[in-house]
Amino acid sequence: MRLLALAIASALSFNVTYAEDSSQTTPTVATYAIGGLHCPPCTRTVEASLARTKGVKSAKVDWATKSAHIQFDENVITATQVSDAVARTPHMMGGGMRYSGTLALSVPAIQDKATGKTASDALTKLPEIAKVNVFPSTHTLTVQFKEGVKLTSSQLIDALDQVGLKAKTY
Ligand SMILES: [Cu+2]
Repeated sequence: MRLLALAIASALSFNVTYAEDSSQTTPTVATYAIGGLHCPPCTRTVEASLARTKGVKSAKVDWATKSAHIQFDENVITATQVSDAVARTPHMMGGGMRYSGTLALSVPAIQDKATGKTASDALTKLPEIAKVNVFPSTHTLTVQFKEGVKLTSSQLIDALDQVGLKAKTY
């Protein structure tokens, strides 16, 4: 019984290693819109929390733009899990206040309401996505994820590629 369990465990770990080897190796650099920033020191609270998060290589939160520039390894932590790490950060004001992180994507082909809707529809089809906000004037969109899901930035970019829209994190 014990031997069988070991055999299963080693088979599983082999599969995990294989999956990691076949995925991307360069770190993702992405901008997240950060919600719940109450005062400038909140930026350091979120930065410190991300710095302690496994797979996050660097994080800079900007008070003026309420956004974060985050570098992370998606073999270790996916784009959705980075959002969860922001949301799990205890708020410095306590109480019912919460931080949130929504991933921003640059989609140059988003020029108006119609192209924005194409992008939004392609993404909201994915079960991991809670909400998409489109900003035609800056050719960007932000993606709010459901909690506890696993989706990489490449999977989001692929979903947009399938409807003919080139996208990237920035
Ligand atoms: Cu604060």
